[in-house]
Amino acid sequence: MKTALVTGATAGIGAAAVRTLVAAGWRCIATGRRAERLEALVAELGSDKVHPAVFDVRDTAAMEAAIARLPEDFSGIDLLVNNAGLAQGLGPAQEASLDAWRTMIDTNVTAMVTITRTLLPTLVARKGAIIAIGSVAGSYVYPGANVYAGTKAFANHFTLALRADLHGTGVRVTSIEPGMVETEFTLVRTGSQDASDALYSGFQPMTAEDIAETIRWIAELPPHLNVNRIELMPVDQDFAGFRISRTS
Ligand code: NDP
Ligand code: 8X3
Repeated sequence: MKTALVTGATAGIGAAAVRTLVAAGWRCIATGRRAERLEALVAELGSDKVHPAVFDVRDTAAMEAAIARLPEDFSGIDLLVNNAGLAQGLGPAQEASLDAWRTMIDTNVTAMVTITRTLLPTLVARKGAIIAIGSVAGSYVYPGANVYAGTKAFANHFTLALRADLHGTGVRVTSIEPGMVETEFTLVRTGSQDASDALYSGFQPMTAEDIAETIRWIAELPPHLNVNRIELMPVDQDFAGFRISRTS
């Protein structure tokens, strides 16, 4: 039985990834700050299948301690799913909160590279895999995406760079770059359930399960096959267009 560590498993894509991987026969280490949600996953899926690891990904010491005290059955990690992340705010850069910018960089960039570096020796030893959740926002910017888009461009590119460095190790590396997925993402970004409901209404956004199934599919490909990057969108989402201002 293979073991995955999924960051950000208390909600959205990460929680769906744990459910999908466990249904496919994996063990999962489910991480996040909200302990009660991780305990609910354990109750739902079984303590032999899910190990809860409660920590803030930005807290390196807490992350390292959680990994150091993994039960033996969960200690051989074959797959790292770099998923934990967030956006904060949708306003223009000139009005944005510097604290929000730093939170996004600390979470989506610094924490992601830190846990990756921590787990690389294990992943190399086990010829494992890394799947990172980047975003279309890292390739196509839109107004208000500013630092979020920057962090996701980093995620997309760092993941491809890992693939280059891991050449010859047998470790597989994939950047999954989704467009709109209905999760708690917009609630976290805006602080408003109404804003979240409005954004996802009137069309069919992707679901967390759509992305989880993509993660499972990639993770279970034969060992000689690597999906480098994959971009997914709802049919009704499109690339940002160029704009002309006639007021400046
Ligand atoms: P959710 O808000 O539903 O889930 C985010 C997860 O990240 C939660 O489990 C949360 O756990 C975890 N997380 C956030 N900050 C921290 C932290 N400091 N420490 C530990 N865990 C943290 O959003 P999604 O499922 O949509 O987002 C998952 C990933 O997918 C993100 O990286 C996001 O950028 C990316 N993405 C999302 C898209 C979308 O449209 N939804 C599209 C493209 C990419 P907790 O709060 O309990 O700590
Ligand atoms: C979030 C995807 O399309 O909402 O990463 O910017 S989108």
